[in-house]
Amino acid sequence: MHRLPCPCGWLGQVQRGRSEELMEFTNPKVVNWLDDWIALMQPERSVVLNADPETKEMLVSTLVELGTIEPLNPQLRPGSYLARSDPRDVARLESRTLICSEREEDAGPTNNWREPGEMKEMMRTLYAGAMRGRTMYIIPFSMGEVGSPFTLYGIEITDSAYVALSMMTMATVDDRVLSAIDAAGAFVPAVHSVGYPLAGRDDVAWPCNPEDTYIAHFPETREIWSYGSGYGGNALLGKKCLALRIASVAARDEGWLAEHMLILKLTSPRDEVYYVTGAFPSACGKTNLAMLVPTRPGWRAETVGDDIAWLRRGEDGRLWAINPEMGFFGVAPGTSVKTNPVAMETVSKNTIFTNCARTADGDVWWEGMTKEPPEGLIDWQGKPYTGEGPAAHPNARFTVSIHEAPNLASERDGVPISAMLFGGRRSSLVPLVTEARTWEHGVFLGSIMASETTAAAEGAVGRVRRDPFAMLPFCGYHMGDYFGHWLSMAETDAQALPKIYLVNWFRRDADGGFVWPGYGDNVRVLAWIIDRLEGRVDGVDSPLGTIPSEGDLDVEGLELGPEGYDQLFAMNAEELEMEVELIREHYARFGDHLPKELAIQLEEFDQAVQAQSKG
Ligand code: OXD
Ligand code: MN
Repeated sequence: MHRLPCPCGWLGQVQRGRSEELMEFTNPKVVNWLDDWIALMQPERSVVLNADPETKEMLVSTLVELGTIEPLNPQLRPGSYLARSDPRDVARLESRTLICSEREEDAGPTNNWREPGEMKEMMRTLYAGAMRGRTMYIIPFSMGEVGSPFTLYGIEITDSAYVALSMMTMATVDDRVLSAIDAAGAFVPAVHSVGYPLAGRDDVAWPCNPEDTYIAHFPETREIWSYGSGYGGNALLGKKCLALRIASVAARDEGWLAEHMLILKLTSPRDEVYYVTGAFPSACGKTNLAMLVPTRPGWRAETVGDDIAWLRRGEDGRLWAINPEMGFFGVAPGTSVKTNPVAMETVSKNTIFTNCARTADGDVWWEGMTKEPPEGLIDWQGKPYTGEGPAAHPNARFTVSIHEAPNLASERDGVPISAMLFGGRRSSLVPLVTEARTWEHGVFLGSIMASETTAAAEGAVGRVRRDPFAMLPFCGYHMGDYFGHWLSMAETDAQALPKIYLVNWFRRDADGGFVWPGYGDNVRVLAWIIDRLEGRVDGVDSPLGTIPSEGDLDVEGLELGPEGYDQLFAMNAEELEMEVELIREHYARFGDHLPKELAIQLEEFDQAVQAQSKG
């Protein structure tokens, strides 16, 4: 039997009330793994987290004492806190994210690669003594419902109480998870340290180590090693690291899909229920679409998930999806009662805000919440706001349980998907909506997705980058092989698969304004999609797929003007020709890993563009 080093002080209280048998891991695989890391990182103490309210309380009081989080006004935002990160640690670090597959070729051209042995050796030197003077939090977690065949289990070890608290919101952490892991010894080992040992120095509110930050994934052994950052996807290892990068590898090996997708339940005025997924790059309105409030009468929308979907073929041949997460880690700026009232209600209590501004009366504020900033703001760096630059960081976030969402769908264990949306932020060219002609054509549309960059990752904002399936930063293996894996889903019973749609809410007019109102009005596009699924309307062929016939898209009450349809659907011949060349360049990166079906799709697209130019 394994006993963790004797917990002392408040840690004793954390463990109070837990049954003796669940307090300890007994599985030698788990025990040996923990022993090795404790020996290497030398924490002062270790504690296994569970779902007891006391555990949460103790994490909160530790963080308040350290100054990492501060309570918000309980009258205005009950049970909520504001965290301010180190200004050098504010987003996912794609340049420091590595896929350490045994062969470089398997990581592909879109990932950073390091030889796994070398990477581990280098990171071991960083991890040596990294937790000196600190507590190691041991977090047994599951992504997916305990006991479901969909589920993947993990154990994250971290020296950040902020990460531990956030993981308790974002994943399932409880004694059932611990028992399941201990019984089978099957878990994804996920190691995290902020890289700020306390040997001979005091702690700081947001410890981190930006010079030595690495987020490494070992696909063959399905391990995650993260060091130096305490922010979001760099540190909450169940999310991007496990549920996307490692899960995408598992999905390839086992014939399913792990995707960067929201899941929406939609009920039509005829009371028909549809489940739709949507893949959009970071900060392109995924959470808004997941929390859609339909503007058209009779429609209802409920949220199943806002960021990640795992999809498997069911016995009926259809693709069934789950949301493996238990929380939302959403981008705050831009969220308002107008753009996303459901999110605003969701974060009205029991929420941790990070890098938002603080109001004089102890609430939070961010750009877009109201037109004008309130008087007396304290900015995301803790300084009085002078009106220069943003008061909240553009990648400021809220972390909140999905159970706080007023429109949460009750389905947790798999929903059958009728349609998949692929989207991005494009000022021109890509129409409001097009339907893929076939699954293969849909895979083509997913593979050429592109978007203007946002603040969710480091780097310049507003550049167009190809982001196939919105998985560019999240695919754990060669992107060309990933396209092949998508194609292989249609090897049997292609008819039962969902229909695929490319959407773009972001087209701009000559004055730079958005043509489409977006948000709740996106239900109009979903209504057309459902009419297509039910065979109620025909469409018009275009080089990028089938678009609505003028008159089939419900635009009643919108101020679109006589050119509205063209502004939403017209494809400029020159831009199309340029796009063909850009896709050729994009595809060239994948070399002989590019499936031949996609090369054929590109030729067909080229021919359609030529035909349109001539016509
Ligand atoms: C996210 C992201 O945090 O995609 O969800 O960056
Ligand atoms: Mn995301």
